[in-house]
Amino acid sequence: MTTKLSGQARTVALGTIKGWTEMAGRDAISKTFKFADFNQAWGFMTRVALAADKAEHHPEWSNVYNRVEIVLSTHDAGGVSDKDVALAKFIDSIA
Ligand code: H2B
Repeated sequence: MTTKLSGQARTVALGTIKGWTEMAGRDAISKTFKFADFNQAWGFMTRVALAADKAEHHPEWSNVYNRVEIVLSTHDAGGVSDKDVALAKFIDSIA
């Protein structure tokens, strides 16, 4: 069972990812990515989707043309966990 991050461990973990912001009103982190066009955005989403499914940890996201808005939270834990930080790092590495 994954537990959500809190306290010092949360501060340290969130300090290792850049550009992700804590959402107001729910325990989740978000980041918006912008690409040259829809083709680039969809290719990015495909790569994220395949990795997320392999890890059995999935993003909440939306896409409008070249923009992809991503929200990460661990539903089983009711908040942000190490799994979200790991997925955020992967996403940043391929964006
Ligand atoms: N994704 C996210 N973001 N949070 C979860 O708690 C979660 C998930 N749980 N993907 C996974 C699927 C779980 O339901 C399956 C059984 O692994």
